[in-house]
Amino acid sequence: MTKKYFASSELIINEDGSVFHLHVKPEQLADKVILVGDPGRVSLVASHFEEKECEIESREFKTITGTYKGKRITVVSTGIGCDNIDIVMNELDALANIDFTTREEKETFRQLELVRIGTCGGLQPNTPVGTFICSEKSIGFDGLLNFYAGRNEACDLEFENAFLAHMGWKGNLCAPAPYVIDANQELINRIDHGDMVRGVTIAAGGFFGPQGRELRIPLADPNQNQKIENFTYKGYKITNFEMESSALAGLSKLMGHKAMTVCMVIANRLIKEANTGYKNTIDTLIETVLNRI
Ligand code: R1P
Ligand code: URA
Repeated sequence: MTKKYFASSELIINEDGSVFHLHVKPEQLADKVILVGDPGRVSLVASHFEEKECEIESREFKTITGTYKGKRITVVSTGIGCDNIDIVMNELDALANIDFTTREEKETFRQLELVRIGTCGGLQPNTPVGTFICSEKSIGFDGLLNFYAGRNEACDLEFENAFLAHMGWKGNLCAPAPYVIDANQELINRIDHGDMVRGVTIAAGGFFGPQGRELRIPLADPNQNQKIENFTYKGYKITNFEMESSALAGLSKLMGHKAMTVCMVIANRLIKEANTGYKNTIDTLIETVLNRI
């Protein structure tokens, strides 16, 4: 069988042999990967490492590979949004599964385990500020997965239809149609020992309007969040809003990697409370994930 070859325009490799955006070289990537949105959170994760092998910064993507209790771990920041997850996931997968010398797919597949540690907005009475929420399912408002073959087979189409019918959205509001995707259950069972809430996360295409925040300009659907909070499907309720989990779960599933998202609630939208001092408390979640990954 002829191997798949990737031209220099499709997989851009820098002169130093690193991948285009991340600036990471294949040998610098560990099998266990922690993803965070905020580049500042990378140092917080790495402050727990016994040893650091490399520290690389390029745009919003900061990467440190090191060792935690003997486990080799890479921590990467993605910045905000699913568009950045497309870049990070494709480049991480290329580092693991494409030979950078021959530009061909490697014969043996290397599976990565990826845990995103993020912040989110809680939507239910059982998700007050400080709760850790694992996204068992993500509803992607971002449309990214629609550009990849296999999107329908990977997603929960019945859930998607039930959600759209409940919202009563037509026209622009449901374009692109939200996609519903599961995280890796084995990884969730390893990270959540019953001390987290398992839920359904909406990965929104913005922080304000798409999450039902109205500042000076009105929303297209003023009842959006109320409907989202009331939605139930086969016992599932929507627990939180963040901005990356759907693309992470979707691309990982299509690529064959294991991935999940766990977020700390920093704002509860129901009771209208927020914690701006969360940077001091997210370290508990970081340590929990480092111990369990
Ligand atoms: C918005 O403030 C950002 O915070 C959340 C959202 O997903 C979005 O990226 O996650 P991070 O704290 O990981 O960035
Ligand atoms: N991140 C989000 O995307 N939304 C919130 O409300 C809080 C953090």
